[in-house]
Amino acid sequence: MKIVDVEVLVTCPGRNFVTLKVTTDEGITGLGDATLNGREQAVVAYLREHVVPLLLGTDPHRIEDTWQSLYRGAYWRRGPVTMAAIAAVDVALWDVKAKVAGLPLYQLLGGASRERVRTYGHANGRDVPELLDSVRQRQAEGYQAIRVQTGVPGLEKVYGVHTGEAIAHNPTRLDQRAVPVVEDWDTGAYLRHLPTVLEAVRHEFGPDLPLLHDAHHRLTPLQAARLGKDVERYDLFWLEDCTPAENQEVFRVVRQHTTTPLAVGEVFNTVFDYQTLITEQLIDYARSAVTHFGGISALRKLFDFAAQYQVKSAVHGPEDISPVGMAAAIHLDLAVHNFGIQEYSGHTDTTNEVFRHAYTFTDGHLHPGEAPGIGVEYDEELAAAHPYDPAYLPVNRLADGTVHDW
Ligand code: CS2
Ligand code: MG
Repeated sequence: MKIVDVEVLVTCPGRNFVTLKVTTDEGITGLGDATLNGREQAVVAYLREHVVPLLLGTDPHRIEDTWQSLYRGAYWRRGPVTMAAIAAVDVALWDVKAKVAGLPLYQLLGGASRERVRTYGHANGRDVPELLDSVRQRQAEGYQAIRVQTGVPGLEKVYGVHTGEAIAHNPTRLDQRAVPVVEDWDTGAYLRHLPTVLEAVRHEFGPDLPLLHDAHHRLTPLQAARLGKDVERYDLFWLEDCTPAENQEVFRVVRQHTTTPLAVGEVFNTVFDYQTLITEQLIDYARSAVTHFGGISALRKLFDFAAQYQVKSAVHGPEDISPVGMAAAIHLDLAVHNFGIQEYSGHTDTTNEVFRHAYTFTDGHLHPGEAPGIGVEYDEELAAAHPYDPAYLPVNRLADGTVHDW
């Protein structure tokens, strides 16, 4: 079997998605997600200019060899753009291989280790009453674990708090150029406010509902240690991205002070980003997505490594992971033993029309379905009706104007 065509498809059914489509000489196609939110065109160019020419004529069954060739052959290794491009190729080749076998992908990954995949959803509110209503909405939708994000008194625009607009990070326009929204931040106000919010949520919903919170890289290690300790009485399922983790050793400070479980890794793209965090058991959940981490082949290796240190999977699954990336994740979630939980924000109806998928969401759990491959079909005609719309992730600034982690 040979690859005879490779297309890089961009669509924006409410937010931008980049999809790789591989076609073989036997007419079998495979899809991969190459979406890097806010930097989509960088991956499009990497794929079109430096990957597609290398794939034509190769055997799609040689997934590991293709992965290693794209990783080692580039000479310049790692990084979000490179690993998103490799991820898209990897998933597309697994899609082809599973279709040829006539099996859903999870069957090629060792088969099911569970009946279905537990998820968590996002609840948010500008204030506590709005947040409590949002938690109720997620519960009504079936979620049995819920991430809670809240406004902070005195701050106008805060991460994770939507005021009802589309779930995509909508672009703002400055003389026809898309520019990032500027959000504002005050760590002290946040540290004082969050425990009161969790107190209210626990008071309303009781001690058993698994609650998660994303600090989104904004704290120093000591501030993260303090927050972890302050919220121990609320028994979080996890505190996510409590401090930037480029310097992995800083998590030793956090770990020394708190037993609040820690999750990190959605911005990581290779196992080396985790090495100290996992071998020293400084974290409890590894958050990378198939799309950002070099695909199924690389992520399953990460989770096998993590399993030796009792670290569980918790694949990143916001709306900017396309249904292709989500489908691939759910197949892996079903198969790995050290599964923790899957983030699932869902997508707009239009997105689900462009990406018709076999996976289902019921009672807060996902299942990949039994369709051969990853179980996603891409409607190219409908996709073309939603052209790329430049959009950036927000930028975060402190009161004095200093740029802060978003
Ligand atoms: C967040 C993401 O879901 C999460 O845990 O950190 O929504 C993140 O902000 C986006 O994926 C950025 O594109
Ligand atoms: Mg996050």
